Amino acid sequence: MNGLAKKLTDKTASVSVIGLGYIGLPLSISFAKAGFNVFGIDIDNSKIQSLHEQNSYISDVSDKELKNTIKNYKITFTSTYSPIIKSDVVIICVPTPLNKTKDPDISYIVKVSEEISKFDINKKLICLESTVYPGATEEVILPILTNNNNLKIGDDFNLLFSPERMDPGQSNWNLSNTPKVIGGITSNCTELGRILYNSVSENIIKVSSTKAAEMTKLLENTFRAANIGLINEMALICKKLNLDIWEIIEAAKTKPYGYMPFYPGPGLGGHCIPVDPRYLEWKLEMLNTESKFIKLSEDINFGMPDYVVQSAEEIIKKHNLSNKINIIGVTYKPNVSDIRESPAIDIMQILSEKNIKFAFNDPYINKVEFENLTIRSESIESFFNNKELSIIITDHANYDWNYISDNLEVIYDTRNALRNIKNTKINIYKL
Ligand code: SAJ
Repeated sequence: MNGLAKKLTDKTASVSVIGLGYIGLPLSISFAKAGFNVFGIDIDNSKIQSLHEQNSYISDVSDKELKNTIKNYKITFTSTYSPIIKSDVVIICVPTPLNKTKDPDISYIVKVSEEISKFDINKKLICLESTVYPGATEEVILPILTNNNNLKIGDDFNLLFSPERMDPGQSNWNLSNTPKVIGGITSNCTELGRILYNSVSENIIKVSSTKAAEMTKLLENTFRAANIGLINEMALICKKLNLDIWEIIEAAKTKPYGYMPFYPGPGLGGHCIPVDPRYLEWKLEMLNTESKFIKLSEDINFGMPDYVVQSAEEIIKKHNLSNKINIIGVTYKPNVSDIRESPAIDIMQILSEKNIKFAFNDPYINKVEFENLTIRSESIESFFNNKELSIIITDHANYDWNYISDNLEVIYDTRNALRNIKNTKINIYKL
């Protein structure tokens, strides 16, 4: 067994994790708990300061777990890249967002790769977890790493892609029990990756290349975006047929095979589902081809905020309500404190363009920076003004829907949050 394989097997290897967000911080803690000597690296000094004060800024990592890991395991946090010099493994978990023109922004992984290439990467295993388009690891990262040396990939150093599969805000599935897909530039890279990840994940799925591993992640999330697009279109169709889409879904999901429930909503939020298919679509554009499903689901999903505002205007007119809308829940999905790509922000944008006033309440969000304004979360009681329409955009579990519906006369429920409400006085409009 080669030297690195042995250090990975007996956990004497040192592991640097670059990017301490909702992927990198839990990952660094998992590798520390597995026995490795871990260096958590992030250029955001406020994150590093928070970690030094043993305060977690990631909801899936409690302060207690952070304190316990720092106390009982080998983990240090820094804003410099210097630990790379003494690391056997370097794992990259930095953002891969879209830029203003909705094209992939891989500048973060390029920058980090350039920083890594400043060190002697001989005998190291480098792994990318950030979601990228098919081919990016081999076409972009590998040339940067071999730029100023004559190291041979698979012999001298190793490069791997392993898609992150963390699901923020829910605890059933975690790094340990979620199968971990890995694909190396060479089979030796893949095998070293298997040994490494086997220390933190029960089930390792080896694929034939980094490109296959990159595409696996994109298939998973394009599948999700396309099916959300389908169910959103079905919601619009049911509205035209004067049918309740939520009743139809409940009936369809009784089919024990061949069906998987998705639910309509006010749009597509988060930093995965609206973003990942666009990475695949961009690669296809570079190849002068396209995915009809991605384009169609984007048209439908990104059109939902407009549809919601249009429906709200009809309700306001019908009930002769005032020109103000109260938004209940603004995060991109329930029970998380993340508003990235949230449909609520799109809806605020549309309301602002239509000169319709708005306010919001969200137990997870104190304020939203919007058009150089700071809009603060207001009490739900401030919405109990029955000349204004309230819209449920995010159905957090900690909302008391009985209390809310007892104090409103008209509500537009885009999440079927009021499905169990018995109050017959309130006018509930559904998606
Ligand atoms: N959404 C719908 N209808 C649905 C499901 C989701 O409108 O039936 C909306 C949500 O409201 C949200 C957006 O889609 O605005 C994304 O929601 P999500 O449930 O997909 O949550 P994410 O963005 O946190 O996606 C993550 C992904 N995990 C990774 O990429 C590693 C995704 O692959 C998971 O399937 C998803 O969590 C999950 O299952 O919750």
